[in-house]
Amino acid sequence: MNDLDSLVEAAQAAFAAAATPAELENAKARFLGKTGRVTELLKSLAALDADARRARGAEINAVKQRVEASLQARRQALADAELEQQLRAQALDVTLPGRRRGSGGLHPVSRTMERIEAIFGSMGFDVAEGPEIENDWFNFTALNTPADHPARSMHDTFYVEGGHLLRTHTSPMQVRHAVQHVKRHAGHDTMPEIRVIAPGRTYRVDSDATHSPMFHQCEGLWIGENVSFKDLKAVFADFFRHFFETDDLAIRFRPSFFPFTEPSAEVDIAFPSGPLRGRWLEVAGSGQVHPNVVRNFGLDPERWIGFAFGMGPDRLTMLRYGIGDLRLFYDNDLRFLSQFE
Ligand code: 2NL
Repeated sequence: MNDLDSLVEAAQAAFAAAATPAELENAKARFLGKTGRVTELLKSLAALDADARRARGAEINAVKQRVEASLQARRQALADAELEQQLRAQALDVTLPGRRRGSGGLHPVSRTMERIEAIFGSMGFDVAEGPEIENDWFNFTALNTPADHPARSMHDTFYVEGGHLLRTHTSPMQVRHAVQHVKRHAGHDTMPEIRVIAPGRTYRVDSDATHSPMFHQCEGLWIGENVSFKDLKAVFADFFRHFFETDDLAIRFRPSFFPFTEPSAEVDIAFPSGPLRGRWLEVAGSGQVHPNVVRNFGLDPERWIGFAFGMGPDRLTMLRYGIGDLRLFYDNDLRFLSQFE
C-alpha cells in the first residue's frame, strides 16, 4: 500500500471514529484544513518540476476527492442517525389502549336513596325535595314542637344567619308539600290524598361512630279521609321486603313518643335467617299525624287523618351491606367507596 492509499484509509478511520458532527468537523480539519495532511501534500507540489507536478497533482487530487467523498458519506450517516434517533424519541404507539376516565359509581347512601324513592314511587308516593336551610316554623312549630323543646336548643340544632337553621329532619319539606297541595285544591269538595316522601340531607349537632353532623333522612306522609295504622303497617311491610329483598322478615311496632304524631310508634324489623338473624333492629319512627299538624297543613283534623314516618337511609345502608361504622360513608376513601361500583 502506498503512502497515498494509507492516507485515505487514515481519513476514513478518523471519520468513522467521529461520533458527532463536531468530532467529524475536527477530523476533517486534520486532513482537508489549512494545515491538514491533504493540504500539506498539495503544498509539496511546489517543489516538483512541471511534469512530476502534473502526475503527482493528479494522484493527490484523486486522494482529495476520495477523502471528501468519505467525509460526505460520514456526514450523511451521522445526520441519518440523528434523524432516526429523533423519530424514535417522538414515536407514538397508536396501538396503545387509550387512558380512560374511571367509570365511577354511586355512593352507597345514594344507591339506598334511589331504591327508597323507587319502592315508594311504586306505591304511589310523590317525592318532595327542597331547602336544607329552613326557618323555625317549618322545622319545629308546624310540627307541634313545644317552644321549650330541647331539640330547638343550640346544643342540638345548627343555627345560621337571620334566625334560619339547618333542617334537623326532612319533615319541613313534607309540611311545604302538604300546604301547597291543600292550597292547590282549595275551594273544591274533594282533595286527592297526600302521599309523599321527603328524602334528603339533614343536620344535627352530634358526632360519633353512629352519628354524623350531616346525615340522611327519608320521611313519609300519607293523609286521606280513611288512612289508618293498618295502611302504615302494610306500607312498611311492603317497603322493607322490597328493600331487603326478602319476604322472610318480621315487623313490630313499639309505643313511643314524638311531638308530631299521636299515637307514636318505633318500628323494628327482624330477619329469621341470615347474618342479622334473630335481632330486633330499630329502622323507623312513625305515628298518626297529630291533629295540630294536620291543622297546620290547612286541613280539618276531624276529616283528614293519616300517618307519617321517618327513617335513616345511612342506617339502612349499613344494615343492607353489613357496614359497622357510619363515618366510612363520609371519609371519601375510594378503597371503601369503590366496593359499591
Ligand atoms: C324518627 C322519627 C318520625 C315523623 C317522623 C312526621 C312528619 C310530618 C308530620 C308528622 Cl310532616 N310526622 N314525621 C313522624 C314520626 C316519626 O321519625 O325516629 N326518624 C328516624
